[in-house]
Amino acid sequence: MPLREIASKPYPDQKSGTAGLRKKVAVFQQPHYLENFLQSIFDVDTRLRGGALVIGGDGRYHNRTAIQTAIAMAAANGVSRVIVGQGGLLSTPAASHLIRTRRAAGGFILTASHNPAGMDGDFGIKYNVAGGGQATEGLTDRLYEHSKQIQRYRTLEGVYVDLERRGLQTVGSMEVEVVDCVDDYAALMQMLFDFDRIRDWFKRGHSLRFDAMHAVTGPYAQRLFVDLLGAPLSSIQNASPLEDFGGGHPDPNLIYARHLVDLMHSEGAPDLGAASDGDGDRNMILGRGIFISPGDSLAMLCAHLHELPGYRRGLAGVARSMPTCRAVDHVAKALGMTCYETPTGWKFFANLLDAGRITLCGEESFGTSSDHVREKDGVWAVLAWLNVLAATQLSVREIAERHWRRFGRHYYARHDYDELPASTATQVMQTLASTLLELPGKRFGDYTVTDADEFNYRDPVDGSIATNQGLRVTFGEAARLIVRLSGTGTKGATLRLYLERYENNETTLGWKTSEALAPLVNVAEKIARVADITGRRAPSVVT
Ligand code: G16
Repeated sequence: MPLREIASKPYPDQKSGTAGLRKKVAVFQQPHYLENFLQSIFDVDTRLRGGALVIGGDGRYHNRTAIQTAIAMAAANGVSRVIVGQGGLLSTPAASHLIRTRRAAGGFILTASHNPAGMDGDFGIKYNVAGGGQATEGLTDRLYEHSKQIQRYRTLEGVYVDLERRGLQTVGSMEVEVVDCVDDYAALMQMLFDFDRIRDWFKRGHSLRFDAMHAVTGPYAQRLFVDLLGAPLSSIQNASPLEDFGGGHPDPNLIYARHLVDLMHSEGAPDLGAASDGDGDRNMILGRGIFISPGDSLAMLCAHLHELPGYRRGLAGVARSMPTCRAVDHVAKALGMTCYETPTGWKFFANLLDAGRITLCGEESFGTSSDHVREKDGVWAVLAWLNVLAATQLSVREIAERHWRRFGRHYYARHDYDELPASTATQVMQTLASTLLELPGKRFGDYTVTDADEFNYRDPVDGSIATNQGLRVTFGEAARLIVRLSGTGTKGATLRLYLERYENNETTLGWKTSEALAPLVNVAEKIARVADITGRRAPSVVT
């Protein structure tokens, strides 16, 4: 296998967003496109030379081709060992776990998350570093700068690894180990949760419906819920990963998992309904006739986690991204722990987790996880809920209602305006930013602005600064409005408007979310003028 150094020209668009580089498949199929990006990583993160590298993806179209490319380049760039999931599959949290347990220098996770897959769909790559977390902002910036100058990449010619055959193979002087994608992860889950108790819960006739949405979590759900916990096979659906995700949109929310929502509101609904996304890091939690918003799920898990085996020592602290509702703040206060507020993007939790300052963290974008990995973890969240249900012998609704009575309720929604011209989205942000200083003290209906600012973050561990992380308008404890630009879209700009309203009076806890938030929607339009500036009468998606 001759080593080749191939001349190439840089692509100027390889700046990673909130979670890696995401583009249309056709973009990744351009000559040298993927190679240039990977070579930037090999050149900049020199720890890979002589180290181990984990590779796996969510199984979408182009996954296997990209993996062969990555393996050939790893061999040519001096990586000593590649650990790759069988069939090219690894969920994002399972990849993070493997990077940690194998003390790998890094990992390539090939995914565009919940974005649709197939020839006309999206592809993506995330680079995770030693320790299992996503590349930091600083590293991402250096990769981007390097990718704009790159003139050549290194690869080994004629490489083909049989991704179906478990065990060792060699590529040049590099070892390639093909591993079962579930084994290590399943072992970890059994250390964290009380499998006997959950098994018993199922035996007593309780039920689960988990929708893997034809993405990567199918094999994980089969092993954990069916094989190990004894749930009937009918507990999991869409459990075979497909290259086009069955033509679906594996984004577990009220829109794209509508069928699950409908099931949970129907006669004979199971006790727990749940879904995960393309790469297995997101989760949606439903009980009979009730949806648990991600911010609530985080708060409720925070209140119960210490009852589960892996967390008996209690939680060190908790963190949420800035736009995530402040429900968890109330639990943290009651339990006497610190609650950190970070920018959107899982990478911002990594330092807090590494420093042992937090045990649990979560985001409004259907992400929840703990310090067991450095990514959000969909299947973990479902197991955590199963364990809480089994341990408390309460229903999802009972847990939620007790929680709201104790801590109050945060009504919450996110309004997305997709595929806007970049200039229009920027105009909304600039217009609002220019009025922030005038807002404090102003009254809008029942709400008075107490603070209005641009969210800037100083990492409490390493002191690094992240600026420009969204605009927030706070009405004391009563409500918040947040506006920010998404960093994960692949078409035009996506503007997100987040609405949060807090109620803690017994008579105000059972409202419908859309009705509870209606007055705030009006306030938001007065303040942020999204409809006025974009000309859109309604958001593209409400979750
Ligand atoms: C990614 C990130 C998350 C982030 C989400 C939405 O999730 O990992 O941290 O909250 O995108 O980001 P944005 O609002 O910038 O679009 P995933 O599941 O897509 O990898």
